[in-house]
Amino acid sequence: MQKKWWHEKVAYQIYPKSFYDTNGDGIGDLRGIIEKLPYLRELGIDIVWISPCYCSPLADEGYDISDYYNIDPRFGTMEDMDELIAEAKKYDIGIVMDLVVNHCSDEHEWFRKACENPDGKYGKYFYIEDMKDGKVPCNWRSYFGGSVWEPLPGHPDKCYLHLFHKKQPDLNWENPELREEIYKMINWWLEKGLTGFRIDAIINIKKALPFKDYPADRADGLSKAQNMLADAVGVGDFLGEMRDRCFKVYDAFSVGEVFDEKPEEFANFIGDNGYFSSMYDFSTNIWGRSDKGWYDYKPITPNAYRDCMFAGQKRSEGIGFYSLIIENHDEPRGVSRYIPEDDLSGTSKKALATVMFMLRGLPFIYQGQEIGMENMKFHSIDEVDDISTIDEYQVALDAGYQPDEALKIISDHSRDNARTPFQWSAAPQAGFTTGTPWLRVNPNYTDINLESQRNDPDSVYQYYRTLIALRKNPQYKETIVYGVTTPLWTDQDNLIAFTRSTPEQTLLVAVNFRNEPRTIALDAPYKQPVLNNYAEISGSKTELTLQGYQAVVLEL
Ligand code: TEU
Ligand code: CA
Repeated sequence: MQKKWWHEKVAYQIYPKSFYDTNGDGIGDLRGIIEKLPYLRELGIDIVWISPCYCSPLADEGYDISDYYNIDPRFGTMEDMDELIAEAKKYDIGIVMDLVVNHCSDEHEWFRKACENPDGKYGKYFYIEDMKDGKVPCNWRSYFGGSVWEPLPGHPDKCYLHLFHKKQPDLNWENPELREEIYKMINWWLEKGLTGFRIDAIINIKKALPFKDYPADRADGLSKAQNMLADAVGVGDFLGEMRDRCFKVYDAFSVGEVFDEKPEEFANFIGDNGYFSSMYDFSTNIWGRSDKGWYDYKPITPNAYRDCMFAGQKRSEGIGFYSLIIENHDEPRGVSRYIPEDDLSGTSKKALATVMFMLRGLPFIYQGQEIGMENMKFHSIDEVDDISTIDEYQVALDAGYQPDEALKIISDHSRDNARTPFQWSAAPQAGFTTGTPWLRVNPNYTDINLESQRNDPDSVYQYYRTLIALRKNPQYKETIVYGVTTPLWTDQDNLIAFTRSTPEQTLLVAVNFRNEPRTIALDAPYKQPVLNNYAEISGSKTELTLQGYQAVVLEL
C-alpha cells in the first residue's frame, strides 16, 4: 500500500449553517469560518470539509444545488470563498468542499430548461419518463419517503426521478454530456486551490435499468432504493472516469460517502488506484437499522460497536485507509448514540474519542464533537427542520405510535441533533449569533461550551487536542498512522482493546466501556503510559485495574 500525504492528517467537518454567524442573521457563514481558522489550528486540524455552501433553495440544507459555480448569499460570496481557501493555506489547512452530483436542485437552470423542453439537450440531463396509463415507471421509494417519481412541472404526462427529495432531481450519469459538465465543474473548483472533495451519496449515480418494480417492503407498496442498487452494475466506470479526469490530475484528496458498495469491489474504491482517496466506514452508524424506519432501529451495544470497528480495520488492512467518524451532519451525536445516557460524562466521551483516534484510518471530527456536544431533546415536531426527520416522524405515526413516542424516536435519530448551532460560549445563543439562530441552540450550552473547556485542562476539548497531538508526535506517529490493528480480549463484554504495532513499536489501547472497574492482565510489564483519561492507572504494570470508562494507551 502506497503512503499518501494525507494519511497522517486530522480532518474536521463544518456544517456552515450552524458553525459561526458573523452578521447576525442567525445563519453561519464563510466569514465565520475564516474567523475561526485560528481555532481550528489550535485544535490541530489539517483538512476542513465544508458541507455545501453553493447556491441552493436549502430544501435539503444545501444538498440541493441550484448553481455549482456560486456561493449562496446566505453563506457569503465567491470572494469570501477565495479568501477562505487562501487564509486556510496560511494555517496549513486544506479546504475540502462537498460534491453533490447524484442530483441537483429543481431550481437549477438545467432542470428548468428540461421542463421547458423535455426532449431537448437538458431533458437528457435527467431521468424523465412517460407515464403509462397514469402510472409511474417503477415502485422505488425515495430516501426521504414516497415514490421516487414526481410529475414533471408543465407536463402531466411525464415524470422525473428523484432518489432523494422531489426538489432533488437525479442527474443522468449515463449521458456523457452531463458527465462532461460535472468534470468541468470539479476541475474549475480544483483550479481554485481546493484540496479536494467529499463526495455525496455517490453510489446512487448508477441505476439498475430499465426501470422495474421490486417486491414491496412496506405497506406503501414501495421498495427501498437499496434493493435496486444491489442490481446496479458498473458504477466503477463512472467513478474511474471521474478520478482520471479530475482528482488524479490535481492530486486531489477525495473521500466518498459510500453506502451499499459491493464487498468484492472494496479495493476498487480505496485501494492504491482507488476511485477515491478514502471513504467513510459507516458500519457502526448503520448497525441496527431496519427497513421499517427509525422507529424499528435497535440501539447499538458496545460489543456491536467494537465488532463493527474491528471488521472495518480488517477490511481495509493492506488495501487503503478508511475515514473514521463517530457522527456527521446526518447522524445523531456520537456520544448520545454510543454511550448510555446515564453514563454520559467527560470521562466516557474521552473514552469514545480514544477508540476513534487510536484505530487505523483518517479521523474526521464533526463540529462540536470536540467539546462533547450531545443530542437535542425535541419537544415538538415544529422544532425540527430536517426533511428526513419530518418523514420519519410520519412513518412512526403511521406505524401506530403516539405523538410523544414518535418525538422520542426522532429525538434519538434526528439529523437535526447534529445541526444545532456550535456552542462557543455561555453567552446568549451559545455565542453562535447575535440574532435568532435558524435552528434552536441546545439548551445545555451553559454547561457544554468551548470557552469553559478551553480553560479547563481536564476538558473533553483539551483531551481531543491531546489525541490530535499524539497522532502527530514523531515518537508514536508511525504506529498510530500505519500500525497493524490486532483486537484483544474480544471474549469480554464492554471492553474495547487492541494493539497497534509496527516492527519497532507496540501500543496497547484498552477502553473499559462500562461504569464498573475491571482488571486486565498483561504478559509483561508495559514500558510507559502514553495516554490516560484518568489521573492515574491503578494496579501493577502487569495487572491493571481500569475504572469505569477508563481509556489508556500504553507502550508495551
Ligand atoms: O446522504 C446520503 C444518505 O444516504 C443519507 O441521506 C441518509 O440516508 C440519511 O441521512 C438518513 O437519514 C447525503 C448527505 O450527507 C445528506 O445530508 C443529504 O441529505 C443526501 O446525501 C442527499 O444529498
Ligand atoms: Ca450569517
